[in-house]
Amino acid sequence: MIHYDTEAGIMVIKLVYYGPALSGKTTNLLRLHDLLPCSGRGDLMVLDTAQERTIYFDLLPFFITAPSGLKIKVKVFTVPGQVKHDATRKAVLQRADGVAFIADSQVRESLNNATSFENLEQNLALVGLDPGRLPLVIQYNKRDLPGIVAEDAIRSLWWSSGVPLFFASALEAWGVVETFQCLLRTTYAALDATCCLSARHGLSMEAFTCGLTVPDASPGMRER
Ligand SMILES: Nc1nc2c(ncn2[C@@H]2O[C@H](COP(=O)(O)OP(=O)(O)O)[C@@H](O)[C@H]2O)c(=O)[nH]1
Ligand SMILES: [Mg+2]
Repeated sequence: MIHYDTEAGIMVIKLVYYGPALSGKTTNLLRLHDLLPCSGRGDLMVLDTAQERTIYFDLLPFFITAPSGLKIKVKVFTVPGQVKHDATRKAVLQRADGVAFIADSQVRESLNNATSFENLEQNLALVGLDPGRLPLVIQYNKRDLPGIVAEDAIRSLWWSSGVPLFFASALEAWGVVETFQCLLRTTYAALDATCCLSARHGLSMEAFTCGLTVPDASPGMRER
């Protein structure tokens, strides 16, 4: 659901990090902010309270310019995960172009993950987005902790959905960039089909994703 800010003459792309409370959505954004090239990066807005819980959303904006001159502003949002903040979640999800679902890998969080994913599907439908068509990636975060669900079990849980799956530790800063790059690629593909980013604006998928991310050179990074 791409939209143009006609006054400023820019295309605005909205990406949303969704998931249960405390799964690591804000930490993903903090890491991304550290890793993105400074040139196109806006200021990170994190509105967490002392309990580290997002009340409204966090926002990480950044900018790129296509060879055609088209300016693109990408806004990455998080949602508050707690059940009581459903109205806010719905508002943040409006007109999303892509979603990263951040699950908590701990066994004891399995039900919360499932409930939050159902909530995502319901809210997508309520804001008029088709869960089957919206660019979506899933990240199982907190892989550094004990008591986590095995990778194989997670893979078989999601296998039939065909949704790209990533394992990460946002705390240790690995898996974060891979998740984000995949979200950018799938979002680019969907937008290219409707807005001709490549044909009309000369913006390739590589230029789009590479312009926005730097290689994850953190020491703890692993190939997945
Ligand atoms: N061990 C571990 N803790 C994490 C990880 N990611 C986030 N956390 C912690 O989990 C808590 C909630 O993280 P936060 O990003 O605020 O979650 P949000 O509610 O989804 O935004 C914080 O104490 C984080 O430091 C991770 O990969 N591993
Ligand atoms: Mg948060």
